[in-house]
Amino acid sequence: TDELAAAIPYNANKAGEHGEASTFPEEGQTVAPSDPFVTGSTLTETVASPKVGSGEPRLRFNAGNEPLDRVRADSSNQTLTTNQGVPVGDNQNSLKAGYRGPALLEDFILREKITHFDHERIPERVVHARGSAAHGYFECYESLAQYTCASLFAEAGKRTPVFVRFSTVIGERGSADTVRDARGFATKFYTDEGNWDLVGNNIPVFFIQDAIKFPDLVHAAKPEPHFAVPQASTAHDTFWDFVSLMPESTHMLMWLMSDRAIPRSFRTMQGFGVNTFRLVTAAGESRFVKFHWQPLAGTYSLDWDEAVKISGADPDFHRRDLWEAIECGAYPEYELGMQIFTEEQAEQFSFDVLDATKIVPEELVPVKAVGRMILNRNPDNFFAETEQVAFCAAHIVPGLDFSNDPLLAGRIHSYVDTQLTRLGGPNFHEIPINSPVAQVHNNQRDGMHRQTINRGRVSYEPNSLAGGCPFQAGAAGFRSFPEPMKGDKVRGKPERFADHYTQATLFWNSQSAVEKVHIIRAFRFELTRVQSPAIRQRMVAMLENVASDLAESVARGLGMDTLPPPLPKALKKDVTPEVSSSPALSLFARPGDGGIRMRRIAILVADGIDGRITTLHAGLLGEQAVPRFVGARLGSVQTTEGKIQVDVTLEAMPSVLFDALVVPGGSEGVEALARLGQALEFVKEQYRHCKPILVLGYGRKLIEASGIRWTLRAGGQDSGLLHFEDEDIGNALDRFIEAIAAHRHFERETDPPPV
Ligand code: HDD
Repeated sequence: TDELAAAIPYNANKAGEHGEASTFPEEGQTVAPSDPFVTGSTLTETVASPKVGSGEPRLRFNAGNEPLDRVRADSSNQTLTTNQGVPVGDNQNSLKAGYRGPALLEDFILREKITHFDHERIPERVVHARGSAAHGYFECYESLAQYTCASLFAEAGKRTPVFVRFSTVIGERGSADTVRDARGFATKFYTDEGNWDLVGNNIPVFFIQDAIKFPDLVHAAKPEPHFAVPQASTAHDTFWDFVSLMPESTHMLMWLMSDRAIPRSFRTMQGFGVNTFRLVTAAGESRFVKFHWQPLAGTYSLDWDEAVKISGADPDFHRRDLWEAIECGAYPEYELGMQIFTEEQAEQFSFDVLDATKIVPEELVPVKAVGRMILNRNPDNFFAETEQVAFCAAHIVPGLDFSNDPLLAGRIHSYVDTQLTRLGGPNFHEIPINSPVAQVHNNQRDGMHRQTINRGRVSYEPNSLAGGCPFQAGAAGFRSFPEPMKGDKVRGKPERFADHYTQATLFWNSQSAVEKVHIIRAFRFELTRVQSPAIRQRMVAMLENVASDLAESVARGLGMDTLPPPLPKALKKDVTPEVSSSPALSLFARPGDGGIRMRRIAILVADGIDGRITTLHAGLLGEQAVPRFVGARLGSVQTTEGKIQVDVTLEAMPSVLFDALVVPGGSEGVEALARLGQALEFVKEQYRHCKPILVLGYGRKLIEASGIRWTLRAGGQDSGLLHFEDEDIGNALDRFIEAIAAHRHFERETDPPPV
């Protein structure tokens, strides 16, 4: 196993530092910091790309995030000091008048330490408080000069450093990762012409059309204010009360009730810019654009029951997964896509592209792949980087511009504004993680925590005393697209905004049968938690405008005998959509690359199992999966071939934390497992959550003891439940890899579940 791991750069032992890796470094030893100027700049490393090939990237001025290294600190082999750099002799005892006497006010060492500690916390983000982030780079596939003069899209192979923060929306900073919620997908591009923040979500539409409703939406979704319950969940009255009175949220609700809202990993979800933006060329021509992130690993989600259990077993499930993937060298990768279209095209659409509750179906405008993003470096310090990073929808660069989407307009204001409170003043752009790689020169001065030491007597423009510097960039600087304006000053919306259901129906029509069942289940769960029958009724009345089968199934699930009349529609005339179904909207449209990198695979072990299982373990490791020997207790088990070290226990890492299961052969070992309640539970849950299970030889007894059938209830074969004899392990591996790559085997799913 070790040889195999050494032969490939991928290192599964970094996934959680289990097993032998956990004994490094030895106790009392410090690991020397790597020299950032020699090896630290991971951005110079080369990852082969199918689109631009391999080889040294063209680095240009903006290739690294070395400016951050200036402030990285490592205390290895250093003396403890105060914040003033004074060496501290004793960090155990405060200064006292005699050993049993009172502590002295003059103890500046004690006071500095406690005072700093007292102020360690800053306000959490009002939304998206819970997040995890990583460094990486974006690499452009080809010049996009015909569409935009944005420098990051200037030429093939050009790399721009990025920092990406993924988040949940509603939960507080310490809430669980696997709750049902939209996920934030915010990317800061440190381009050579300033920072561009693409602050998106994993769902391409939003609840509301106008920013003026955002505080209402968030207040309704957050824990109810009188008793601060529930945490990180929309399954309560105030949320459903609000959205059932805001039919424009119907489309987003469909996405939110789908498995998109419980992703398997940040690595397996799409990202979207949501709002419509503009691309602007050097000649000043403009087109509209919608941004898409496509994960290379495919789009995979959790089962709801599984997600709930993971919240207890490992609330940091997504954070850990992202961290481990990067530590292992299995760098998460996403392709950036653009839907580019003209204003004239947009006018012909049956929907308004300024309405953030609408998508542009890919059948109308295909997604053009323009580059890829690799996340290859974990932050050194969660607070300094992940917590202090400030994304702002207002941060754009020459070559991009905003559309008149009224939701976007509010966002342009809100993000900068919120940082003033969260990060304590107007100089948050100087915090290392926020400061651009491009140089900053202007006459803005002072404010809390100013870092820059601006030289000279001139802080105004125009000036003659500083030779007019810094001077305007003129045509080379940011220019807003000179869009012609007309119309009265009004509070209101254009007519097409009033169509609240056509695209919700489109989404429903585009889902597979399995996805539809999951959506119905999610509505049933959430609305069952709603106490007020009137709100449940109103929601069902709203769903009748989406699809009658959906509304009927949800109503049945809620024990309603009769359907209420449909909610009156705001738009009286019918809308004829361009497409009635769009396959790209199904999660199954993006199955990934067939690989099983970073999939966690449990191999149950006990004294007396067939020792040939180690071959399978090595095979899975070779595929860059993360196989783990799971036993009742830590230590080793005696197999027919020799000893195996147990990596983790059934108790510490229950079934929901694994993507697949191997039940080994060996009668004595299997009988021992069958006597363990936790092992039986483990098998049952793997089965219930439709995960691939490989059973070897006598291991079939454990399956039978768990009450699992070999064939499907509906007849036919279960493609995810494989049985091979112990000696046939080579064939078993290939079939198992295929089954794992498929992720889930929903053909076995029933409602209620079979076990
Ligand atoms: Fe927002 C944070 C995404 C609408 C106001 N938003 C925030 C983050 C993401 C989004 C990913 C977390 C950034 C991070 O990791 O630090 N928000 C969206 C998307 C929206 C959206 C995709 C719809 C298109 N947001 C939206 C509106 C408003 C805000 C309409 C206000 C009018 N959002 C904020 C905020 C936050 C924020 C209050 C909280 C913390 C922060 O900004 O830095 O300003």
